[in-house]
Amino acid sequence: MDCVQGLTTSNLGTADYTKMLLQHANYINALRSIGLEVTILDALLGYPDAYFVEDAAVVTPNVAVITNPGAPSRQGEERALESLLASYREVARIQAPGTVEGGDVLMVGNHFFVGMSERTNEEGARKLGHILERHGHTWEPVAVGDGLHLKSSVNIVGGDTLLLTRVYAGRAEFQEYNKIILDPAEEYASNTLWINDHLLMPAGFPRTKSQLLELGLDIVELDISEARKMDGGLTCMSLRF
Ligand code: CIR
Repeated sequence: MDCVQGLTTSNLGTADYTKMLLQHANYINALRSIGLEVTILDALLGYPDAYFVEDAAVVTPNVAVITNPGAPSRQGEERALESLLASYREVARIQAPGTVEGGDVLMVGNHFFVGMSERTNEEGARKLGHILERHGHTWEPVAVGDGLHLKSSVNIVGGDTLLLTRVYAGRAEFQEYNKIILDPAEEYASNTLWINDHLLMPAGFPRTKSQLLELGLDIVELDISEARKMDGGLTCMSLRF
């Protein structure tokens, strides 16, 4: 079972496995080219969504939280991360009936927005919140109505600037932040990754690119058409810490 057999709601057609491998390799090269050290995990047979590794753990400067993914077909992915993450951080766990997927967890400095979605339930969000508090962080829940995960619609693109869809821009939780509101035709570009003073953004979203250029960061555009077909994006395919 390979990654083109994973979960999707996108209606963008079947992902092309060969192209997916190439785009994934380009993604890793881009991370390395901006100065990151990348550890590549072994393939996880039987888990076609496992390369969306962001969902199976939440890593902060103080703790690595092993999640319990809300999608039944993804439960178990998290076990493959535990021993590796234990060599970097103290490990904590989300246990059933709580579910959390990392795509719902947005870190903004020391504060965490935890989306409650079809994948992250109230119990999971609360448990994660307690763990974050115990490790010196603050958090708040955010109801996710639109999109798969919170980070399908809201991401941090520097300092206190959020890149987000119109629906989320009106939410009280984000009132105090600078906001770049996505053109409705380009909402997929919300899943832009701010890392090492660079922005990695999906290719093909010119209006968003010109909005982001004003931040003065270097922009790297990546074609991730195949991950998009699987409801994935740039933040989903790595854990950064
Ligand atoms: C899923 O439905 O679980 C995968 N096909 C996509 C997960 C994307 N992950 C993310 O946005 N963090």
